[in-house]
Parts: sequence; structure tokens; C-alpha cells
Amino acid sequence: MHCPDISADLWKSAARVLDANWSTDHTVPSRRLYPHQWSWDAAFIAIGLAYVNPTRAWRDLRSLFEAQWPDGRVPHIVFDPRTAEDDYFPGPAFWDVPAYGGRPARGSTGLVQPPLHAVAAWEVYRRATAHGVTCAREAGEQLAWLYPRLVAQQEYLTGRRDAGGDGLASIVHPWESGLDNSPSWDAAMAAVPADLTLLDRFQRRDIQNAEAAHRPTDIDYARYVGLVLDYRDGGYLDTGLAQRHAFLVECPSFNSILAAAELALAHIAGVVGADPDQHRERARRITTAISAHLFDPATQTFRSRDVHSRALSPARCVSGLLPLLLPDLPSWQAQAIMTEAGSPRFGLPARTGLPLPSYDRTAPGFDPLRYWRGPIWINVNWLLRRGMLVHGYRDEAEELRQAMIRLVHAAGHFEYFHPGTGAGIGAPAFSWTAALSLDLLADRSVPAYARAA
Ligand code: 2M8
Repeated sequence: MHCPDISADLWKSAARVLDANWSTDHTVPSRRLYPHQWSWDAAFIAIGLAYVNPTRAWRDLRSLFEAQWPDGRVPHIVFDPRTAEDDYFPGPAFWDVPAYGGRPARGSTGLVQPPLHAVAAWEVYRRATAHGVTCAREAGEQLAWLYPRLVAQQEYLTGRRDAGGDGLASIVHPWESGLDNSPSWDAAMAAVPADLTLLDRFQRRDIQNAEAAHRPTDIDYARYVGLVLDYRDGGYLDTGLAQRHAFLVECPSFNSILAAAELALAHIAGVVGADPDQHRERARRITTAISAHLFDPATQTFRSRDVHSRALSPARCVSGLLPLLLPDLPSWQAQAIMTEAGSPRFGLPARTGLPLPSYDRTAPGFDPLRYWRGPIWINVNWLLRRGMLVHGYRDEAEELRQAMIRLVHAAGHFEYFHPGTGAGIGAPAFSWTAALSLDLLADRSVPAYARAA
């Protein structure tokens, strides 16, 4: 795309959104709907901040890791003490996380989100040299501070969270995937009790700030709340999860990000003087496990797997396209992903002019408005484009980059987009859409992180 006006406009508006959503030491995803710090949002946001304010990029990542638990888990939300309990449900009082290290834990949830932070830290570091000597020095110091914490995060996920025993991390709640109400979880969620009386005791806040038709249903929410209560009542411990926790799923997107993080850590290890090989080896092991256990030969697609039933989900979701991020994925599986991405189910931009939807367009339950059950999201398309570059699909990657830029320029920095019309829906002035727009405008290259350190 060679249109300086589009680029300049979009650049300015994106930088404005990030500036407006900065809050002392972190960036909120959206002022009204998400008034705290979210984990994988912070990673996407840092990638964009690297271009306009690297100091804030590091500060954002650091705030998140200051709330890391002693067991290595990085919480999915870090609560801002200046935000009222009622401004977001479920807030800090509901989570009631245990005190640790002899002091009260910084307010957080006890869940995690996809561990994209090593990739983000490496991207911010890579960009730092463009901002001069002081920035480069700051970047080296920040990377050294983050490295052991990033390793602890990976060890928590590859160790305590390997509930299925096949070398894959399990999520214990749909919120951990970041793809909250994705049809990927429908089969596993059907076995989770939905106690609607929980919604009399606890008021949903999201449907006061956003349209109910866009959000997860009450039945979803009753299950979400019930799952948190169970995990909380077990002290957020991960021992014996397979015996006692109702929802345990291995997600292809979460695990692909987990492996990509190991590849980024190999690069970071090279800078901070640690051993890169252990990280490459872990990336290979996770890739092999994804390839062997989450691929359905009958449909040639990646799916999530229910740890209890060992069954792959019947739903074909955008999460199944993200193993493309992994350079060691066999090329025939990479090709199968591209075939699925180009089919009428997802429709690459060459077919629709738009980035890919979150769910199979041809499925009966495809819903163009309801959150992760159809709408287009920029973050997963950004990851997919990266995967295309990793596997050498350069033309498709460039088309996708241009489609994302066109969409955000036309509609604004929305949370998600209608997959038929491209209209912006959900929260306006949404941080990761803005942050990744900056990266898409700036970065036309193949990511160097992908293979060798
Ligand atoms: C959405 O999830 C939160 C719960 O974590 C919510 O619905 O309240 C998801 O889109 C998630 O991926 C994202 O990190 C979060 C904040 O943007 O919002």
C-alpha cells in the first residue's frame, strides 16, 4: 500500500488512542469496558508503543510482571487500585487472590492469558536501536529484568498446566484463551454446570457498557463465574486438575503462542548471556505435540482438545490457523492451514477484501456480531500474518496486511469488526487495534525471530 495519506492519518489516530488509554504505569484496553490492565493486551500494546514511546512499552510490560505470582503465573488482569470495584465485573474482591511473599498480592485474577510477552519484549528490543543510544541501553536493562520472569511464566505453563500429560498447556477457563466465547469451547462447556442464580448474586457489568447482542450470553457467563469459583475455592492450585476441574482444554492458538515465546526467548537468551538451546528445544517439543495431538486428519484442520474426553472440538475457528506461527510445523500442515484460510469458511482477503473472521463463515452458528463467534479481530489476523511470513506466504501476508490497514482506516480503532460490512463494533478507541496498526504500517519485513537466533 503506497498511500501516504492513509498511513499518516492512521498513524496519528493510533498514537492518539494509545496516549488516551495510558494510565500512570500501564495501558487500559478501553477506558469504559476494560478499565484495568490485561495480560495479552499488554503484549500487543507494547509492540505498538515500541514505535511511539518505548519507555512506556517497557513500563507496561514491567507493570504486568510486577504482579507475577511466585509460581510463575502472570495474571490475566492486573487491577488498578484507583478503579472502583463496581467498574468491572469480576473485580478484585471477587477473585480474592491469596496473599503471598508475606504481603498482600497486588490485585489480580488467578487466571492466565496467552503468553505473548516474550515475543513482545523481543520486538520492543529489536526496535529500540532506532531510537538512539539511551533507548538501546534502557532496552538491554529491561530485557535482562524480564528474562527470568518470562522463563518462570513458561515453566508454570509447560509444567503445572500440562494437565493432559502430552506436553501441551491446558487452559482452565475460556477467558484464558483470550477468545472468550469462541465456539471452540462449546463442546467442553456443555459439561460445565450453568447456575443462572449466580447472576443474581453477581451482576454482569459488561452488558451495561456494551450491547448484550454482541457479548457472551447469560448461560456463558453463569459458567464463567462458576468455573472461577471452583478454581478459587481450590486455592487456584493446579494439582489434580484433571480429577476435579470441569473445564480443561488444550487450545492450538494458546500453545502456538507458548512455542513462539520459546523461540523469542532463545533470541533474548542470546542477548542476556543465557543458554538459547533449552528454549529452542522446548519450542520443538511443543510444536511436535501440537502437530501430533491437535490436528484432525479427517478435516485437515487444527482444533482444540478437551482433556477430559480427549476429543477434538468439532468447531473450525481462527485459533486453528495459528500453528502457522511455528517454523518447525511440517510444511504439509502449514499448507493445510493455508487451504483452510483460503476456503469460503475463512476467505482470505483475496476472496472478501477483509481480514479473516473469528469463526467459520459457513457454520450455522456463525454470528457476525457476537464477540468471538464471527467478528473480525485485528490481533489474531496480525498473528496469522506473522505465521504466513514464517512459512514464506509473502503475497498472502501482504494482502492481509493491506486488508487490516484498510479496515481500521475506514472504520476506526474498534475492538472488533463486522465480517460482512467491515463496520466497527465493540469498544471504540481500543488499544490493541491501535497498537498493531502502528506495527502493520511500519513493518513490512519477515520477522527475524522465527528460526535461528
Ligand atoms: C475480553 O475478555 C474479557 C475477560 O478477560 C472480558 O470479556 O471482559 C477478550 O476479548 C480478551 O481477549 C481481552 O484480553 C479482554 C480485554 O481486551 O477482553
